[in-house]
Amino acid sequence: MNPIQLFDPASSTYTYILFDVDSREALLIDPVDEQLPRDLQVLREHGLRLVWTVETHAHADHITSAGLLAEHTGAKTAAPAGCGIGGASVQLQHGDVLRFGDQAVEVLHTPGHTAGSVSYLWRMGSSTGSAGHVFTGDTLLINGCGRTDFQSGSAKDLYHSLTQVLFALPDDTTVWPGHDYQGRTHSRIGQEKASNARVAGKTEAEFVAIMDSLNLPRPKRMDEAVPANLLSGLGGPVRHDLDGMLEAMPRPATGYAGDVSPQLAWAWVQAGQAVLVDVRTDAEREWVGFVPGAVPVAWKQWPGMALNTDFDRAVREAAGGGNAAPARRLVLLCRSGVRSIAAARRATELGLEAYNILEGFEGDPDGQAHRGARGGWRHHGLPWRQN
Ligand SMILES: N[C@@H](CCC(=O)N[C@@H](CS)C(=O)NCC(=O)O)C(=O)O
Ligand SMILES: [Fe+2]
Repeated sequence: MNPIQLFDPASSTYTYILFDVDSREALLIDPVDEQLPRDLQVLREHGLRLVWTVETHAHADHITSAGLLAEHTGAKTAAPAGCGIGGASVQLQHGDVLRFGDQAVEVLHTPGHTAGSVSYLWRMGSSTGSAGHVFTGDTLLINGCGRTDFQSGSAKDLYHSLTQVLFALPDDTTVWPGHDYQGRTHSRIGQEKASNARVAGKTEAEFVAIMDSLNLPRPKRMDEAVPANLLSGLGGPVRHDLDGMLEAMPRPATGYAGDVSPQLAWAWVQAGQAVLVDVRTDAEREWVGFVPGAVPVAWKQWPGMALNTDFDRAVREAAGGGNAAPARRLVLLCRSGVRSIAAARRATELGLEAYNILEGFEGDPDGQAHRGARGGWRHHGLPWRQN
């Protein structure tokens, strides 16, 4: 039985959902704040009841959604005792076992990337013919390993964790890393033991020399991420606390149904609960990118301009309805999150249930539209294509 593997493109982080087929109880490893609506959706789609949300370490590159996920699902939070994550309700020690349904996951203390880092071992029964799965966080990455230059990292400790703890597992144990920056998904213990570029065939001194000479740039979000993660993502910088809530539910607005995060809009569209209407012009879409399945209805109405009956007709058609069928809810997307407000107001005047998607396709949270900005549909890793 494989875990469900989910990816956050902004931080290249893998989140895993492990579940027990019969009881539908689940355990989730390393949730990412921006992906809370996605994770809730996946749990719903699979009919799972989350009983644990756990961390492999206090992350430096993204903020966890563990606190919010626990609030939404009733799951318990657990974190490695050596990580200082005081917000977690259970502090894990080496050898502790977490249970969900008939399944069990064992905690392996694997320090080095951070002093408290752990890996989680999900053993399979011998009858399954699988040696099991190990979730290595940033201790062991595919053909690499976590850096050791901050957060009480230690190359010596990491060498020991890799060679004595993880490489002691059966060769056919599947390795599920905390990140991959090149699109690889999983590996095997035997493969990493034989060919991992940083550690295979290296002495401790050679490994330490490699780690000391990496000279990696600091993670961009480190200063906000670490303090927030020590509180399970709750009570960190206010913006993130609010964002987490905003992402999972609509925010009331004047003149239309509400503002929604790009993630929530996409979750609704996928669940068939809303139609996505793209109000950018054809030229803009061709220039910056299309959203698959979106209905194009350009908003070309500005103050002083005569009412645009094309928009009215097209948006009514997108919502459908009539002949006793109710019109469908609309989520409106533009480039930076400004025009979609005007369009949502007009759709509301037409009697439709219309929401504005915050930050647009490429706007940033401060409302500035420029290519490559943080924020927007693309930044959150939602689907789009160039043409
Ligand atoms: N560029 C990324 C940081 C990447 C990074 O430093 N990742 C850490 C894991 S939190 C690592 O150990 N990387 C190992 C490596 O790149 O070899 C960011 O700004 O967030
Ligand atoms: Fe990390």
